[in-house]
Amino acid sequence: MGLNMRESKHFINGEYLGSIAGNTLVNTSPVTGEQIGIIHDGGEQEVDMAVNAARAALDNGWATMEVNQRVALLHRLADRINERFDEFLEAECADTGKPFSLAKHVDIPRGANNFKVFADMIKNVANEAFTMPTPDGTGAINYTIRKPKGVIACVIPWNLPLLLMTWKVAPALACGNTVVVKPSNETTLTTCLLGEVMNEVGIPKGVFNVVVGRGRTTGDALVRHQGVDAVTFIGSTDTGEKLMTAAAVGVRDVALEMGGKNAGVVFADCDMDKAIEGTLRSSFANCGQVCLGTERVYVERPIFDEFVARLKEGAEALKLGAPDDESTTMGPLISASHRDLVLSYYQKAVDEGATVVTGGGIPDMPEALAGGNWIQPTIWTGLSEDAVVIKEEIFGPCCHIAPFDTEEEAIQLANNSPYGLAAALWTENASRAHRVGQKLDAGTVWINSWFLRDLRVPFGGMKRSGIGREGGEHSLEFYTELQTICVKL
Ligand code: 6OD
Repeated sequence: MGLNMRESKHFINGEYLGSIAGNTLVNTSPVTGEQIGIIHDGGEQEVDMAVNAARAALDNGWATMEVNQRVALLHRLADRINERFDEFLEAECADTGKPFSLAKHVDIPRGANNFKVFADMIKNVANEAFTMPTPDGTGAINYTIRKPKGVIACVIPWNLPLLLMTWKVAPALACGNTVVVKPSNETTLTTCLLGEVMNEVGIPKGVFNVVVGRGRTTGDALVRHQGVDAVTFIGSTDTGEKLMTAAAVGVRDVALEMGGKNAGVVFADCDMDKAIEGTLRSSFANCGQVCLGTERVYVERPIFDEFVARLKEGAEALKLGAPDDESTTMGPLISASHRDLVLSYYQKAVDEGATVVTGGGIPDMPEALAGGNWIQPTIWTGLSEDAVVIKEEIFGPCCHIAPFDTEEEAIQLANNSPYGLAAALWTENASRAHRVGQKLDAGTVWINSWFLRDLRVPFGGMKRSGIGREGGEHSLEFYTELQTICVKL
């Protein structure tokens, strides 16, 4: 059965499959609020079929396939995504409402590139070996091999759907695992489309499976299924905690990339243009729906007023509009319910005594877009550090800016969070950059940049932001089991 771009079906053992119980969900455009498709709502039966297909594909040769053959297939897959770039782009922007200009430069290229990066990584993995003496003088050799972990459940969020799905699926497949992906029911289109591409390039049936539906039912059935050997997840900390509990039954491993309440620290010796441009991106890109985004900005007092004024100017210059309008620089939030949540934080900030520097509500939009989940980019000042909007992740286009006086104070403020995913430092003083960067409790610290990363370095969160590191060879830790072979000579 072929794929209707607006009908999201399960993809199991190389075939698209509708809901067995006949249940569907509505796919709504974040841009207009109109229905743009249906999603087949998966239950335990579809999950069981997908996990069984993944198990069979593992046993039928994917796990033991000669590595160069697997690498070649993954490269072909990346090339084919690039050949069908415009279809992925259109699907991703229809689902998320993000501007084409963003998805064109970030989501789709990274989605394809993830397969290349992890295919290249796996080619160069060495095994360790030690020789040892034995009492009889003949000696022994100990060596290790890496085996795929098995069937991996990939539970994927809606903010960067293709990018984050492939960030999990690519290393899983490169290491010889098979997968069952559960995309968010807000954003199913590119994950479902990838099934078609898997078939086109000859990835064996059952290696890549998709079940679509709601997190509380389909997702829950997937992580509880005892045929799943490990679960990799990106999403909120609350959901991650529940998922970890579910994975404990059967002692399955988890990799968790979760929330953030990331700090930006701007020193008076920064390059102001770069700090403004970088903070505008880190606070407002993707309508603030990036776990690495900056929601707390600390600015050294001598430049505080100028920074606030210039960030305000930049936020007010953002152009909200339809994804395919070339002048659009910011899309809507993903759903009406997420907008309600973000707006409740906007109200909370006011209740807590914030000065609203800009934004704080719903913008006027042209009639054709009026049903979308539009929201104003928002900047606050004046809140104390124990305010709710300073403590909790909002996941919207907003930030609070506070002044600081010393390096020590900036470090203390930045680290004053239960989360520890990322931070951004803006300074032209190289010694200070390293000194402060190393003192921040965050999995990734950017200096004079944001979101930039060589995919071979470890990525993950500290504290309540996550468990595990992925990227390059660090992904081997989660996606393979090490086995030791001891050979008596
Ligand atoms: O860049 C990545 O690989 C990554 N995992 C980003 C996560 C963003 C969360 O919203």
